[in-house]
Amino acid sequence: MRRALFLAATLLVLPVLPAAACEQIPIAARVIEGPRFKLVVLSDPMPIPLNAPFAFDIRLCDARMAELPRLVRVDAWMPAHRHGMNYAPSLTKLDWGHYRAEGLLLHMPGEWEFAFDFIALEREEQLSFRFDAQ
Ligand SMILES: [Cu+2]
Repeated sequence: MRRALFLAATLLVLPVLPAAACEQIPIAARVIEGPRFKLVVLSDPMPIPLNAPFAFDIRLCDARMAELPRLVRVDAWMPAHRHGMNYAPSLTKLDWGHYRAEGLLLHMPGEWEFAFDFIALEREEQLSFRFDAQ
């Protein structure tokens, strides 16, 4: 029943959801400007913890609906040490341009790079940002 209500609510707001969500970007969000769209990433919990699992709420903003890129992978690695995380995060599509990655875990302090892989118009594209885990 709750799920049915949730679905109904989702359907009602769907036509305006992507734009509205992108107009109210939380201050704590990480915004990565890509060439054709921007990525808004919010960690849960905030800030990104060390040695504890966290999730990312990910939104694609300013993309034209017809060519909305598809997020296919979220990953993190430590460029200085040339290793990644010990577990692969899961990725769920919540809505058009809205994803949730779960099971991320930074097991070492230092600089990490988060990478977001997209496919748009059959082309692969990657956006990333760096984070100093303490
Ligand atoms: Cu390391």
